[in-house]
Amino acid sequence: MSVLSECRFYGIIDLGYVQESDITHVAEQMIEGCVDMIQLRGKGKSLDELTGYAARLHEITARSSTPLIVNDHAEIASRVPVEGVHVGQDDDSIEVARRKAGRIVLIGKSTLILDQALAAQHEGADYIGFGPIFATPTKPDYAPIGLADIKRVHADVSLPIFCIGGINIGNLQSVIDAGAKRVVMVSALLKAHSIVDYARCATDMLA
Ligand code: 3NM
Repeated sequence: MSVLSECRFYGIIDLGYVQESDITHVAEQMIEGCVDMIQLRGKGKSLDELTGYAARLHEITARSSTPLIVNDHAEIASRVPVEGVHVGQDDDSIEVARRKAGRIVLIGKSTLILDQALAAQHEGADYIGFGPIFATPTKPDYAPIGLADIKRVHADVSLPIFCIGGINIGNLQSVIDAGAKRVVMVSALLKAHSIVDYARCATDMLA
């Protein structure tokens, strides 16, 4: 399995953008584009639906040892051999998520400010998301934090930090210049004319 510390480009298959019938094809394209880590995110979908999608996706991601992370629902990790779970500030604590998963999995946590990033590290997260850096239609209720805190969070938090929110090829260099080493893309990647080419471009920039 790819080691988390080596993962730089994280793609999310968000069912707000991807039809259920397309998820495996999108995962294959992400993998061909050298995405290091993939998350399944399906706000509003039932646990059973998400478990089924995760099982289908895992058959694809396992072939290339690409870690598959499920958003919000740690229970899925007790039913499908996914590699991790991602929780938000309002979701299960990391301790509860680990208990629900019932086995050793990666746990990531969304953080918006430095204090939350430090707290996630203290709580035992394996990685954090940090953002939204820019305004994003994928999480429209959150005010963007901008680039200013990226250097600081990297100085103060030793976990892998994935900057997220409104990141695309056009602004990626500014995020890297601000200190980011790892990023997540959702809408820009999923709406790209070629997911493979878009992902390759991002992974090259992050190399
Ligand atoms: N989490 P896009 S921002 C899922 O800041 C998610 O924690 C965020 O989508 C956070 O790449 C976000 O389309 C959406 O902007 C990112």
